[in-house]
Amino acid sequence: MKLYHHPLSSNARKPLMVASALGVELELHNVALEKGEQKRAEFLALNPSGAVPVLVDGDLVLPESNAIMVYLCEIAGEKGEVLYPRGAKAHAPILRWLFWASNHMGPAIAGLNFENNLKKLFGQGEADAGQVARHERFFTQFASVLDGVLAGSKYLVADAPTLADYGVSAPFMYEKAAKLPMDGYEHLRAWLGRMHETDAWKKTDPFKG
Ligand SMILES: N[C@@H](CCC(=O)N[C@@H](CS)C(=O)NCC(=O)O)C(=O)O
Repeated sequence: MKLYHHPLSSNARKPLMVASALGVELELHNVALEKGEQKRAEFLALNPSGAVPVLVDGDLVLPESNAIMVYLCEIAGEKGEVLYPRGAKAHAPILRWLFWASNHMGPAIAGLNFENNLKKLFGQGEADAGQVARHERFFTQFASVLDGVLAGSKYLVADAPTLADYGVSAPFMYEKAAKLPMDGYEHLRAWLGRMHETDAWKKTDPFKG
């Protein structure tokens, strides 16, 4: 199986962490986002949205990080069931968090990462204070949700990491660079610490020395 990715993409890191947790080998293809390769016809034929990750497994071409994570678990048999247990009642809370991350926390972190980190890297000027304040408002709203849930449990859905934890934690790889306002969220911080200790996080960390 091939995964089209970029080492600094938090969305691509989600299936990378899951493949690592499952012990599944992926053939990695780096898409040079900094050179605009994701907008070339060759790549758009795989994902018309022009974004990584994309998984190719035989005749299946699958963009979208959450769909790829679910697919990897479903073809991995028993190992996959640890991260994505069978049945509608087991899937529901995990899917809830994956959709939540994509719609709420992910965009809030992406907004702060753009303003506080990427703009400088791409020579696009200084952070816009209004945009920073707006994304910080969203971030603190959603961080409170996570902190509240994690006050009562070690992981989001079960007593060990599931796809929910991998999906929600991935964009926090930019915690420092994006200047995420993390003060006061002790349960969220402790959970992130546990995620950082997983082999899957360590083996896919592009910032490790
Ligand atoms: N909903 C998509 C989002 C993918 C996405 O936004 N990928 C970013 C990297 S994290 C990308 O490839 N951006 C390139 C661009 O927008 O030009 C997913 O979950 O896979």
